[in-house]
Amino acid sequence: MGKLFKSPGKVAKSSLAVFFLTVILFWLKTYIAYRIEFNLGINNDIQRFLLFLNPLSSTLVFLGFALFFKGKWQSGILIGLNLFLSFLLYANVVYYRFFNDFITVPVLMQAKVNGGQLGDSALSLMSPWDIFYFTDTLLLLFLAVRKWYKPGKKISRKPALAVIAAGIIVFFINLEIAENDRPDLLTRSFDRNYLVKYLGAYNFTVYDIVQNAKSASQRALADNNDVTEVENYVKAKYSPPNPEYFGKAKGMNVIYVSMESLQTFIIDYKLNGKEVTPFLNSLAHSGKTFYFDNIVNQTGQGKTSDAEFIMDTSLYPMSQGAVYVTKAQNTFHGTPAILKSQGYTSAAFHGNYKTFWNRNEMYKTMGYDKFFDAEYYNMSDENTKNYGLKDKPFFKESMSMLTGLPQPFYTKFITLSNHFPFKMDEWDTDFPAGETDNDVVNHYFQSANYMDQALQQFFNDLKESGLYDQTVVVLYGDHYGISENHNEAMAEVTGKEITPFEYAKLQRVPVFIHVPGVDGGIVHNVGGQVDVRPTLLHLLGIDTKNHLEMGSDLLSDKHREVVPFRNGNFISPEYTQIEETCYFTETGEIAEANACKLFSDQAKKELEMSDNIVYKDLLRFYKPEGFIPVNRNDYSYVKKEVPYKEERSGPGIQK
Ligand code: GP9
Ligand code: MN
Repeated sequence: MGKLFKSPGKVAKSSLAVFFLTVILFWLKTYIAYRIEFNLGINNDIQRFLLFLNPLSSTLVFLGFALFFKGKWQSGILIGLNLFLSFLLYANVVYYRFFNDFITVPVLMQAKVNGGQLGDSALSLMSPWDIFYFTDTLLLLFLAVRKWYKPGKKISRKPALAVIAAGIIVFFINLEIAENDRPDLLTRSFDRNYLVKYLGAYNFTVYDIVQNAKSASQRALADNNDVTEVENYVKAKYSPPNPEYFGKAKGMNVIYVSMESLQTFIIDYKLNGKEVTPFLNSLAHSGKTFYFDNIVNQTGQGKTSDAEFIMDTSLYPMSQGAVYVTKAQNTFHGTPAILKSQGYTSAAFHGNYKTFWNRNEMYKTMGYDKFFDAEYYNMSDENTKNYGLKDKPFFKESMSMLTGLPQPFYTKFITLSNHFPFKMDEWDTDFPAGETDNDVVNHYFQSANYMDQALQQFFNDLKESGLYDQTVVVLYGDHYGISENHNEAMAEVTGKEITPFEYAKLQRVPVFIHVPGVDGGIVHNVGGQVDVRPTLLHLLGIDTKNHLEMGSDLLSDKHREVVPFRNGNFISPEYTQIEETCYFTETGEIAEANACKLFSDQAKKELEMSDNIVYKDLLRFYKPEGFIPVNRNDYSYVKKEVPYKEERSGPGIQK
């Protein structure tokens, strides 16, 4: 074999051959790791193909860098890069075995702490078979030592440029196919699993580094003084609690339910004479529950996670991307943390995996003691649809976890069944579908009806367990479910043409608050999701005047009714502004632009103040009276403390 390498031309060729062999081995190795180590939820052939393709671009680009060098430099750099990338892959493999998650920049920053969390089990997560992850590096080293891999002294840049260009082209093809299968993949950046599945583990790391660098620079420029302006703004518009309700729920448990994609138009709606949500309608008209029918959703691209963020902080989410994903390391004064000093335990329940929307990181920041994610539920095929567990088994299985919590507790349940595209398994519904030409809209009635039944079942179980009488229950729609792509069918459903003004009205989401022993009723005050938290805190007897939050108590006599949408539009009892047009809220007729000006400025100011808090991480400079800051390191949501190798088996894992 040695003979082949004698002439300089052959040496140059052979070094390219070794390079491509390295690329292929590294590519295949990564693919094998994807298949045996990670649980990426591959649902269709496109995803299967992308999973295979995605290591190629980064392998070509990163390893191709070595081709710019000659002689020993090239072999040294290629081996070094291969070792570095292999190590990155292996670190992710080991981390995933324990955390079911990928390594991110913040995780690396806290390596000490996370190392501590892994503790002694770190070694038990490794196996001698893991040497597999370095076999190609060893082979390369062997070839170099035996001088079978000996790059020439003269090397043209052409192959290097060609390889890197090929890598970039493959990347864009990959991205294009991925964006087709999952629109907004990069801007919404919902889940690390998704990014790895579609773009690959190495590209994910690059993406993560860029995101973190961006965030860090905004944060670095802020200081103590920035908080003063926000503080003055917030204090000047504080709405004091209504003495009739203040403290009426003091010491009670709290249950929030995020009702996936539920819009206000569906409440009391009858499809061919049949109520779609009879249970929620009965709550609305019982006189025993507050039903707020004029609350708009203020979410952005972070969808469910944005709504959660608003509910827990009374701040606005970002206009782009998700706070949960890019600002999870910031300081926030989440309700779970506020209530902790009052003796509350907190928990979140959700039938999807914990990495979705980066919840497992954000919940630490919010101070959630426990996070019951998909790992705690029976995620069998018949129990799941769309993004995860169906609502009925979700609530059923949650009951034992809920009743096991120390009281008082603050909890949230995030439902999933009523998620786009709303298609249900036949056996889960006997409710008729709508009759428009649009399947999405038609199925919405069935899945909303299913959620309504699931909620009724949950309420019955709460009553049976005895919790109902000592628990405040807050139900809220998280965001719209039916986008403007379906305006035509929605016109049929609502009997009105869906103009921009009507579409804005469709952004209303129902909010219910049931307080044991307190009479309710239908409240028409105009409000936004940011207003729910101050309403709740005042019911619990906690004055919000020291908190930097944007909402105003919906039950206060001084409730503020200029309500911004996340895109800068606003709604108020008198005027509504959509894009550049000012409307009379009551009639939808167009008003003079000037009439909206003052309110529009107010709405923009409010968003700006909230954005300052979020982007500049201002709450790290502010401590509300009596608030005990959250130490994220005190929280961890790893379900099984037993060493990984006892829990799972598979190639490379010792039994
Ligand atoms: C998934 C759930 C649904 O965990 O939050 O996501 P959405 O698309 O509504 O944000
Ligand atoms: Mn949602």
